[in-house]
Amino acid sequence: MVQDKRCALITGITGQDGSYLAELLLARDYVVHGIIRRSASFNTDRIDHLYQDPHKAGTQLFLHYGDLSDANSLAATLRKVGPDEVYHLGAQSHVRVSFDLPIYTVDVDALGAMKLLEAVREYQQHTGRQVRYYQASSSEMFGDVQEVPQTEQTRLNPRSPYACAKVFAHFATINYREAYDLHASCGILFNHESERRGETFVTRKITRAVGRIKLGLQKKLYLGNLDARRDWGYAPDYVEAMWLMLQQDTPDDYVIASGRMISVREFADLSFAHLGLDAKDFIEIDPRYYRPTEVDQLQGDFSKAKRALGWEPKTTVEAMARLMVDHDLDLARREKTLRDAGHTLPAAVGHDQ
Ligand code: NAP
Ligand code: F7E
Repeated sequence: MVQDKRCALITGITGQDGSYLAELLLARDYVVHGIIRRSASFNTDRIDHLYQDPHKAGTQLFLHYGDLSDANSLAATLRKVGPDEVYHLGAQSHVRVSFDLPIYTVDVDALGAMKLLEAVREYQQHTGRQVRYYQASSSEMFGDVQEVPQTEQTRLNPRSPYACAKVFAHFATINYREAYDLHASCGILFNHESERRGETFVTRKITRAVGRIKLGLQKKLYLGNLDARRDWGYAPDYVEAMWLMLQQDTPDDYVIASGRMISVREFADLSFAHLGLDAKDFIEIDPRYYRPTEVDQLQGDFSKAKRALGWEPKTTVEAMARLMVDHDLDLARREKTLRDAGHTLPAAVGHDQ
């Protein structure tokens, strides 16, 4: 597909980051293509507001079925779309779940990345067109950290199948940059959250519970390790950094973080306090949520990104918690209205992590 506008392909467009990145690129007048998985239930909630009828002139968002386990689907989509930029965000992204599904996680997160890199290398070789590539690397790769804060040079000590798979994908991307002169950059992103965060990640699990507890829809919140400390930022700020990386003349790797670290307990305290509640009255520990090996602390040093990309975070963890709690209180209000009107709402069976 040849066109005047810049064209981007996003894997993982239906996820938290994919949806914000698609918004950012459409706002910059890109044509955006996304790979989505076939699912028996709808999985496009986060991008439904962006979707336009493809039959109408001027449409700039297109979706294609594909899967990271299916190399053919990736190569075929690349050929069809002809992107200038590829953002590889698709992954089984839940660390706890990666202990239950280690082989699947490695298949999708490690081999999936290799399949996509191969497809990009072949596409570039056959067409002579340069493609810029973004790999969603993760602070989880630092794992058992000996050095605080972590930089691009910090040694990697992964502590989960997810982190091991991300280490593979990270070094495969660097290898393709060096071996084939691919314009490939890795964003080593620390935890980033939002109103669109999956509900089994700890921040969203907390803010959803705060809204529901406030309205009497839930009594307790069961969590695992409250002492783990993370460097939490706001996802819309972080997708901006992804885009900036691909606008540079030279590809490179960057830590993207807030530079501050707080514990799960502190995040819960400030979220409950926003609605005048005391977290201690509602939280109970369930060892089910402990991980076989935990990452105790993560704190990033984003000075390279600030220097080279002019990027820095805009939203503090306190401001983000307030946004998320306000959003989730609104969701709880809607749930309560439906309940009060006699509707039975489905429980999230099997989605408890
Ligand atoms: P997310 O909300 O879990 O989204 C993951 C996306 O990947 C979804 O669109 C999902 O599709 C898709 N996907 C999963 N398996 C796939 C497969 N086999 N084939 C094709 N697509 C598949 O994750 P996120 O928070 O947006 O994170 C984006 C990326 O950044 C991920 O690679 C994650 O590992 C990485 N990362 C995240 C963070 C963070 O704190 N959020 C930090 C560092 C790195 P469905 O919607 O169909 O499930
Ligand atoms: O856990 C502790 C848990 O699942 C954070 C992914 O986006 O960021 C994310 O990975 C901490 C851990 O995120 C519960 O033990 C306590 O120490 O929200 P999380 P994560 O594992 O840090 C990285 C950077 C990624 O790359 C990943 O894709 O919170 N914790 N109690 C809990 N965690 C969960 N999920 N549920 C609990 O009940």
